[in-house]
Amino acid sequence: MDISLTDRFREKVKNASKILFFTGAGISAESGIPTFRGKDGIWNKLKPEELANFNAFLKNPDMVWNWYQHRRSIIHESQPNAGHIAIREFEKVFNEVTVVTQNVDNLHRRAGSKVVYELHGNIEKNYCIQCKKRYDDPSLAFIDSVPKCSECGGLIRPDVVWFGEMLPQDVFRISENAADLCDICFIVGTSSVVYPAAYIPITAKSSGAFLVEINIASTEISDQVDQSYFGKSGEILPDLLKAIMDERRN
Ligand code: BV8
Ligand code: ZN
Repeated sequence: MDISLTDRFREKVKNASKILFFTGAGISAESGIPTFRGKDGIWNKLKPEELANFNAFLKNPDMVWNWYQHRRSIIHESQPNAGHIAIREFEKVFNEVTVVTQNVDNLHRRAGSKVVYELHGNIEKNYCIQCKKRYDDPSLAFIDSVPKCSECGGLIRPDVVWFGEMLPQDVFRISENAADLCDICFIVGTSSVVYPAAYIPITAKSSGAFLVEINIASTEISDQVDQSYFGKSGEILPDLLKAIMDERRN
């Protein structure tokens, strides 16, 4: 795919040192992990409020637990794709590359990215809703009905942020800080409708960063970005990396 850089983008690339990737479910689509709101989105059948929500879990713990088991089983079969790998390779071109992801699938870490902030948690981790004891043992992922805490008998839940729950404040703060300081903010595979995560690129823009969106369709943030690339992130990111490396070499 021939990727061209506008003069303004070329200028930014030449002088940039801090890069931020803000990613969503779309970057994992080519790894076989369904997105949330796309045409085959997992939330087409059941509403997010019915699943990614603490009351839904209390009302029907086995149903919610099984939904996460289903997603974990898909994730266990999946591999990081060329998009995740290209983002890791950007670390060889710029001094600072930060990944701020809404995804809970751990694929950026598995691709080898060094600095990854998970705003919505990690589906491979769990904890007791009563005593908060951690249950991060992967074998838990193969239990069909919601497990009970060995300490207090409480229900064990996935360590992800549900609707109506606060994001991990330390992770959100450090991500906001990275957005404040970055020279270029890539927005990859997200519909940018979930807050406060979707404030990250807005923070970057207000601090003067150049915004680049990579998506198969336009989104809520498309009218605020400086450069859009429409297509699959697994195809665009490797070619964009190459074009940027050539630019910085010249
Ligand atoms: C909170 C859980 C309050 C884990 C998720 C303003 C401020 C604060 C809150 C709100 C606000 N307005 C509304 C709210 C409430 C709510 C919210 O944002 N609702 C929205 C839907 C209207 N936010 C919350 O409830 C948050 N909590 O604010 O608490 C609070 C405050 C103080 C004290 C107490 C409480 C919590 C939000 C987190 C919810 N949890 N997930 C899980 O099960 O996964 S959200 C869920 O959506 C995922 O985390 C996902 O990452 C996230 C965003 O979705 P996307 O990643 O963008 O995925 P989507 O399918 O939408 O889009 C995919 C995109 O990829 C598309 O654009 C598609 O075109 C593109 N694509 C597809 N294929 C490709 C591709 N692009 C490139 N290449 C491809 N191949
Ligand atoms: Zn417990």
